[in-house]
Amino acid sequence: MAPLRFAIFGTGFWARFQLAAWRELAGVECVALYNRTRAKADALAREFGVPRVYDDPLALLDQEQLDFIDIITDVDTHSRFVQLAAQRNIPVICQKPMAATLAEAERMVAACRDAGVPFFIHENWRWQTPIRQLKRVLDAGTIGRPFRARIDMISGFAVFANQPFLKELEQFIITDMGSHTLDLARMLFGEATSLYCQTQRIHPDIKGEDVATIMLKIGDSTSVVCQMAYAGNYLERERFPETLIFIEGERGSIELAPDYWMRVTTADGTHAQRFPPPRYAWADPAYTLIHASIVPCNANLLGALRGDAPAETTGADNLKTVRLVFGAYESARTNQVVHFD
Ligand code: 89Y
Repeated sequence: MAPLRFAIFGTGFWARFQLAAWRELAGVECVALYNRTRAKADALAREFGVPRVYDDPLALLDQEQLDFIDIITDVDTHSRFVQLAAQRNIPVICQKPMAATLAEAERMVAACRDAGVPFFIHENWRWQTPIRQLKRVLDAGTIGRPFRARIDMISGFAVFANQPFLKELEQFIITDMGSHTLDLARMLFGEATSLYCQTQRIHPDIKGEDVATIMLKIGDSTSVVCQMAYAGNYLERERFPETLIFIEGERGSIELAPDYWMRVTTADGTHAQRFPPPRYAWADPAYTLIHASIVPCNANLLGALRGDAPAETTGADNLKTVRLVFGAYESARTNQVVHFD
């Protein structure tokens, strides 16, 4: 089968890892890069042997024969590029967070649906090695019905050094990290019926919130608390980018503990096993866990692009995560519980 030909839009910090992760998979070929600042795209193209570079997205779309586009630009441009893909009938993958507002995300999903264009979100957190193992145990029913969980991403890692734009976001940690933790909550436990959220800003030199506490009610009776912070360097153990999870079920508990340990406790005792991610030479050691998760995330999306199996993170599915993200901001602003249909 001929490889699927794709273009990457946006060649900032994240793109080189996404491109390297695509190269781990057979049957796919990056044929062009677009970036507003051409020199950055030129450098990445040279490093990875990508044949063509553009600083005009329309010129790229006019000249390239593409099977899909992978958008890795800042969130402000996601909508424009997804709409362009829909108009040109090109399947499209867009980096999380999908959009800067809920209305914009709804329009993106509608445009692709109306045009019959496959639309996926690159949401990689759920593909992290220890998290997939935790899901496996949860789904096997070992701990019975889960009734409460904690999903924590609390870190003093210098996220602003590699991604300075995060400092400028009026809505920071819930869009950046809540997109991931709320997606995990949905993947593990199902859809939320309500949420309540409080936020804080601890860094004096950033625009948005760097602390968020979100309590979700899932279905009728499962409580899930997502705690997030990039508030400073005050932790005894820095575990970026590990998500620490604790789930209580009617017959046991599962803990995702530091250093990739999973502990499953039932009446029979505790079973502990370590699930580190695979190590890729191209991954930044500070981001090993996330960078490794890009490979299975891309593989899942590629399977859908080829028509082999449905993708987990379609635009329509991710819209439910986006609703939680902006529901959390509304709850924090009004200090009220937000209900979902
Ligand atoms: O942008 C974020 C992401 O998606 O993963 C970690 C990160 O780089 C900083 O929070």
